[in-house]
Amino acid sequence: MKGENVAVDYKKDGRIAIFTINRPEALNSINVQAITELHQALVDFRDDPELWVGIMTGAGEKAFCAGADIKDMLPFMKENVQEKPWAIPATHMRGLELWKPLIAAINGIALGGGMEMVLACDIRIASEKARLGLPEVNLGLIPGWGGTQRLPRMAPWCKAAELLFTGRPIDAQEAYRIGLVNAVVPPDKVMSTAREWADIICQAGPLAVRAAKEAMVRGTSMALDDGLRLENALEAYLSRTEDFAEGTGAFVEKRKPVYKAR
Ligand code: CO8
Repeated sequence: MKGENVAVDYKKDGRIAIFTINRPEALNSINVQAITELHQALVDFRDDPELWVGIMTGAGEKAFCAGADIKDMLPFMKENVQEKPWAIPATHMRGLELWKPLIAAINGIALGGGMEMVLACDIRIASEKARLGLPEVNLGLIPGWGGTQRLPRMAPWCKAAELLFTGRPIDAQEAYRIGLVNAVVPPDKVMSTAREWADIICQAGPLAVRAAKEAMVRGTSMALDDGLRLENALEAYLSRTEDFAEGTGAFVEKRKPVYKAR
């Protein structure tokens, strides 16, 4: 994760973790090394109490991520997907529970696994030049990192079907129009805008943010009654935290809260 030949460059800056897919020569496609390093970085992010928000982006100006590496990752997937699916390292896309928020800084094309990475992030800032798509059907495959499940839960049915069945990408404005990204900004503003969002989220109670994400993610696959019970259980947990006492105390005392994620 650190050093010269990293496929995923992982940096910490205060409360923010920055994951940069670092294979610009292959349009930041995800090979086995990259998915392994992404897994390791995400586990570190999950477990480091100093880190509150993550930003994912791609190296270079052209691509956020062009999906799974067709020459390296897809043969590995073929070898393992049936008998040893666990051999494919778990990430936020599948298999790794992560309640800290993730922001996608979509600096360029996001195709296949790259779009799935975006869909598994919570806040999404897109470059005007970004294009998003799920071209897997053109390879005789379907998305395997959550695309078939997350997209229809996030986009209108017909747009999800369009992306999944035709494999044709959409541009950033279209992604904004159908609610897949929060903002579209000039290329040189993608990272700074993502940082602004991260800084705003870091002002909020971190345990509350995580609980909100957990309620959102888990609740999406629950019946409403069960979701309301989950919400109540998370509210009960938060009501006993130091952060809740600090947040409400700071309001009454007319000062800024100092949260400790406790
Ligand atoms: N895999 C491997 N190499 C890639 C990939 C990729 N996905 N995308 C681009 N590259 C490489 C090219 O091979 C090329 O390398 P080289 O110079 O050595 O030939 C270099 O990046 C530059 O690419 P292009 O020359 O093709 O650049 P263009 O500007 O002409 O085209 C495109 C850009 C349109 C993005 C084109 O590169 C393309 O179509 N790429 C493939 C996109 C794709 O199909 N992605 C989906 C892959 S499958 C997937 O993501 C499944 C995810 C689920 C896996 C589940 C595992 C459990």
